[in-house]
Amino acid sequence: MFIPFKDLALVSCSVLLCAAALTAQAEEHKMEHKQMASAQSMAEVVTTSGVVKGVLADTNQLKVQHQRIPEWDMRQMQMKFNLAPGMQAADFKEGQAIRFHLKQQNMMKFTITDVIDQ
Ligand SMILES: [Cu+2]
Repeated sequence: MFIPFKDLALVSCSVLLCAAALTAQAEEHKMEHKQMASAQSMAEVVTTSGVVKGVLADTNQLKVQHQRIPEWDMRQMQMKFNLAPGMQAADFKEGQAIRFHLKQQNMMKFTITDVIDQ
């Protein structure tokens, strides 16, 4: 069988192109992950304010109506927050306005690490 050189060149050329495209895609994917990871770690702790809506002494948590948190793309809402070790839910009162640092560990685990203003 005889393959003209012209065709052979064409075949190997398209193989090369395909490999290059795949590599570029993989690089792009890696970049995306890196960006996502840094965006997440950047917004791990935010400063926000809210009003204490409930004191849960048993679990040492506070129910807080918090302001919008743009860093996490979160509208204002009422949420249950854990308190960092050394902080006591009993030290807070319903209706109290607080400004605090809030840490997000996992998707749905939020902890008040300290209160700046109360
Ligand atoms: Cu929320």
